[in-house]
Amino acid sequence: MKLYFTPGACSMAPHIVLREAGLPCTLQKVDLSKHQTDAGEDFYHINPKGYVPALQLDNGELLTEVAVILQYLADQKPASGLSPKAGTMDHYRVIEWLNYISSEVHKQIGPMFNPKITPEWKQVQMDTLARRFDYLSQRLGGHEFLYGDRFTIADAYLFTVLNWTGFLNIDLGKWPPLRSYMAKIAARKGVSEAMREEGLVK
Ligand SMILES: N[C@@H](CCC(=O)N[C@@H](CS)C(=O)NCC(=O)O)C(=O)O
Repeated sequence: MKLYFTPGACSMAPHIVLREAGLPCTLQKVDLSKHQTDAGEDFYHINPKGYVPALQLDNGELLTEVAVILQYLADQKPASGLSPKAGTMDHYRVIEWLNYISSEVHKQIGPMFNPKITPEWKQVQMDTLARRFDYLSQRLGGHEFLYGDRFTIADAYLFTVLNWTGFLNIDLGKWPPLRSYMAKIAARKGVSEAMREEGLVK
């Protein structure tokens, strides 16, 4: 497998899961400002959607969309427990979280990186995000993980998008459960290895 990624972007979620599951995979860096890979390829030729993550499977197929790639990777190593067994209510709950993180957090924070965002629109986005962070804080409470008593693919995704608050100077101190959640997840071996490999930490 080959994962097309950009340091710190949402592609870090599958990168974390690869590490947590111990799955072999090569990494190919993509410069999103030029839509070009480190190897000099036009990224649109690889993924016509133009965005990361994209996972090239060993049979040559390309899989896209964070939530789907995460499920696929977890299914390659069911014993890792990164996703509950298909068909169980626990599985639907984790998918419910993936969908929430994708549409209600990832796609709400993303526009904050747009240099053309106006101060008014930024505030609108921030107000929405604050409501999402309130809900997440309430659900996390003092729990270590988003769902159940073990790390799942939903944690890999939530950690990745909440990590963007650091780049955007959004103070998570207003949401103590989120801050302690981030600190605990960051300390995991698979997470810190992925972050180090992406050049985010030393
Ligand atoms: N719907 C996609 C969105 C992926 C996405 O937003 N990727 C961003 C980085 S976090 C990106 O590559 N943006 C560059 C672009 O769209 O050209 C998914 O869930 O995987």
